[in-house]
Amino acid sequence: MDGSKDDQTRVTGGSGKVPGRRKEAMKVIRSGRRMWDGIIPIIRRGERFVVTGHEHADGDALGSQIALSGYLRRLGKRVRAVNSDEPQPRLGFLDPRGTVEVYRPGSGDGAFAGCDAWFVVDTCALSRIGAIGEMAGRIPCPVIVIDHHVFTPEEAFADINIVDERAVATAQMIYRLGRELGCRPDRATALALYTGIYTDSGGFVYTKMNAEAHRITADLMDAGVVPYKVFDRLFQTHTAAEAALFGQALNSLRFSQNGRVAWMTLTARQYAASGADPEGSENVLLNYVRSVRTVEVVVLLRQLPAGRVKVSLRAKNFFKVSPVARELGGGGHWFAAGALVEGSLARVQEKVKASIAREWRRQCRAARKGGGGPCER
Ligand SMILES: [Mn+2]
Repeated sequence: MDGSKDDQTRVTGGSGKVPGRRKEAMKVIRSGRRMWDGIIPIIRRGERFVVTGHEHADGDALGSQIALSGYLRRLGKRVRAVNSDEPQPRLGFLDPRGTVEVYRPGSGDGAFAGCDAWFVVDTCALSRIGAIGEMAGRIPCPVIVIDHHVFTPEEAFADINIVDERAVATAQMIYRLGRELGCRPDRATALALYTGIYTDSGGFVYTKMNAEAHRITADLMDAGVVPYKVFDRLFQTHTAAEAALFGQALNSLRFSQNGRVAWMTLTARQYAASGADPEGSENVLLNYVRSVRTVEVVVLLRQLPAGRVKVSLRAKNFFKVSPVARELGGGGHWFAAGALVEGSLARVQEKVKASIAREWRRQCRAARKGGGGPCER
């Protein structure tokens, strides 16, 4: 990706979504060697920074947040890492000293007092960062997003959006930024970056995995990362109750479209009874069912207590699920996306079914021009 010729700086209309925020042009900087040029002077000049990851931070959001904070501290900056919610316990090993703070709504400027820039990592969408998003309309300093998700201008809120949709993880981008800043990752930073790349690439195998990410991984191992230990911390952690929950989810498994779409549902009661960690257990289920040979798309519908349903979507390598997630009010990557939808399990399932059917027809029409793929099966 280095040295690619497609550096582009696109300036769209300013964000209209943040009351009180000045509506100058919003910058969107795409992948390329010069992509950091705009923010390095802000980092060099500034003294105080806030770094935030998206709500329910996953390995990449938390890893990127901790790594960027680590690089900035090494440059002598004062950094506050603040999220809208507590990190998941299973990712606690990334932050053994508990440096990530939880934002308290209405608590005044707090961590933002005198800050020179606010970095938001692993999402470009205001709706994904939770309560801390209210600060976007209050602080005078620039908001800088670093993200690898499909960029959605209508949800963007930052002054500068650095976006590389081909990066397998935001952590891959943070590593590049660190290199541009002349920093070698220390062991803690390396662990955070490795965890981001490892989790977002599904263990180095998803479609967006790339050679640069492997080269970075090798460097992170030189910096002290021991892969089997990370694997143990992340994935060899399930409880017997979670294993029982997997059984219930697999019991609900149904197929549609000649086995190409797989469906699982879990009720709020089943989840509560299992004490499962939603993030970790959902991935296990989605990945397992996606491994079924005929399956192109997996949908997991998990009922939440407040009359809402969490819709998680995974695809293999043909059908893009992010348009479905967007239609449902969510977002994500081409092959991994999700949304929170109001309604009963049955009602939401109908909605998702209709949306997938529409998208399937639309994407197959486009694919047929290029030769078919799973559309023809
Ligand atoms: Mn990510």
